[in-house]
Amino acid sequence: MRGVILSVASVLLIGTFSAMGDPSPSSKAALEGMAAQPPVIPADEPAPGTAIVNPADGAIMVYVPSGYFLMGMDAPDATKMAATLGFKHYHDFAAEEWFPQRKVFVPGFFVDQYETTHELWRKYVQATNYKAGLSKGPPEAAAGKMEMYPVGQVTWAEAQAYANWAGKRLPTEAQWEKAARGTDGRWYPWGNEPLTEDRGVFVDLKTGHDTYFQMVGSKPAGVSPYGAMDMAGNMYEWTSEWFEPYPNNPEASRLLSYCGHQNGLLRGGSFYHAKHSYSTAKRFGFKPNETYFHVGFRCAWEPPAGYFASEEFKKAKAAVEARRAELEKLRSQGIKDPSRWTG
Ligand SMILES: [Ca+2]
Repeated sequence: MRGVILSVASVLLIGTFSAMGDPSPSSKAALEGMAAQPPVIPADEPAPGTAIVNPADGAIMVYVPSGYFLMGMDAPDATKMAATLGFKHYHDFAAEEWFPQRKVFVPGFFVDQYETTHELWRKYVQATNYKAGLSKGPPEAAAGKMEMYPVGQVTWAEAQAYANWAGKRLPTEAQWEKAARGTDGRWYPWGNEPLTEDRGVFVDLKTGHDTYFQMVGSKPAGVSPYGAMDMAGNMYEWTSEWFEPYPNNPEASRLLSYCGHQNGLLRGGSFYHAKHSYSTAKRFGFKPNETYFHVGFRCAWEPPAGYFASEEFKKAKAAVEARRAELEKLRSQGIKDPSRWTG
């Protein structure tokens, strides 16, 4: 709704100026000034994919540099994708909700390399004495053995609260999508090559049946251009936004039955959804107080001005190697198949 209101407002604004004839020199200058305002790109941005450790929760985060990227998809691409997925038409998997494709500027930010794990969630629960409303953790007997598995059953508000605690935010849709696909409009984090089991924790690609979550980062062949893992598959991930039709969607009237009902927006598909859910442009909605065991999240963080020249940045970068070693240890201690966990 917000996007729709904004577009209506800009149409009204343009209409007002046309009706008044040429804008006065001062208002014309103001309009041109608005249009010409260049995006701000810090001169000292680090290389794409530069990793840091977030000091609050210990998450490894990777850098997505400032700049434009291609967001969404258009009908010709969706038609091609439909053929690769075995559909007659893109309407059969509602790809029109990803339209139109356009260039979007995203200021540089860090994104969690992995989905939020039980290890991190436990730190949050202990630090805040949080009493979860739904079961989030593994059975007590599995403590220490599921640290690298993603946390699920998380509501939108819970994900937001975690992000606040860690000094981060849930990613916007644009942040999430850029982190997943880079700048070139690719269909999946790795490119346009079809889904294969080594590229993500997907449904069974032959039968379409659901599978089960796996440890985060188990599918390195599915890595995104900036180093983020599991952007296609494993857990569905909350973003900070409502599920609304994009402005100027040429098929907006088709979306009214399932967009715009105050649903929180999820991205990336999961082991429980469907083979058409793994496109980096795919959008999905849930009520904010609704959740499911395949719904998790990751966070984003926008560094303040001057961060890249700071001691804090140096320390956060220097901490990465030791933190990776810790995570590998937790990975090696993890049970291999949580779907068969019996205690
Ligand atoms: Ca995911």
